[in-house]
Amino acid sequence: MATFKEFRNNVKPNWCPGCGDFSIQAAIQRAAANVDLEPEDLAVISGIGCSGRISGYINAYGLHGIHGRALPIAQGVKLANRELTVIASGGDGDGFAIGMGHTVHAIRRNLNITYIVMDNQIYGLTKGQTSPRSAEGFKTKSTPEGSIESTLSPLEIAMSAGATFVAQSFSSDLKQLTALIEAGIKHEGFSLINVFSPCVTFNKINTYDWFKENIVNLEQFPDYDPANRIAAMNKIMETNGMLTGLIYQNTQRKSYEDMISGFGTEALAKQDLTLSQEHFNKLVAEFK
Ligand SMILES: Cc1ncc(C[n+]2csc(CCOP(=O)(O)OP(=O)(O)O)c2C)c(N)n1
Ligand code: SF4
Repeated sequence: MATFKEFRNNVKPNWCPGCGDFSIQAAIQRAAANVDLEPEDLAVISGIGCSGRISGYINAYGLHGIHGRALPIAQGVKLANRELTVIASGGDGDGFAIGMGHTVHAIRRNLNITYIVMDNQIYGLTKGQTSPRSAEGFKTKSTPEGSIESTLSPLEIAMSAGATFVAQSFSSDLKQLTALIEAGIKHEGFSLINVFSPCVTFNKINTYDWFKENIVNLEQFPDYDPANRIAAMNKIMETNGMLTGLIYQNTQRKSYEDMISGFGTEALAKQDLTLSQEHFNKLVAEFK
């Protein structure tokens, strides 16, 4: 059985010291070991951004894709090999700006993928422009008078897109984050885990202290039922999207793969995909 150390490789992350992304990397490695994966059972597919580097820092299959396209690649990987556990990851710019079209449709499609968004509420790699997650009035070099766009709520969007698993966490809360990633991996469908991950270099507003002051942990509500969709939506709105924990889970809906008729459970490479002459003749007959 692999330990979290076996999910480490010898590549030294070049994130800035103190970047929240370090803990997300550690949480993925711990969660993978805790659910008894071996490195060859896991694929980590990432987009572009500081956060996108994560696929290179985990000892598993990995692909550092293109900006906003982690999810199309991850879905392709999952369809080609259902035996792999697939984690997609990237920044809030990657998933909620350029990649938002893919995010919404991946959510409603519900393939069995865990999507971890490293949400620092800014574009880090390109040196600090506003992202859709930046607060109104947020000042950057490209918005010197403050952002005049409203802030996007990924949790509300995910809920309205028919998500079957919605969670949020904070990179400083390694215990909660690891448990949520484990739950996301075990969930038979698409899991969105949005993780507050401070950018210590360019975001001087949404700092570790700011998150600690503003986060509302769902543990405070012992009667909260994550199976209740309306309660989940209400709680997201009541807390202005700042709550952490497992917000919503629907275990009734089948994954996309499970709904494709005749789709085998093994990797496509292991399946016999030969078209029999009889089947071929039947197909041709349909066009006559
Ligand atoms: C098609 C395309 N457009 C724009 C860029 C430039 N670009 C690279 S990363 C990035 C945004 C990074 O922000 P985010 O996704 O939030 O990740 P972070 O760096 O904050 O982790 C942008 C706009 C690009 N690489 N490709
Ligand atoms: S610029 Fe920000 S997001 Fe990028 S590595 Fe540095 S602290 Fe992390």
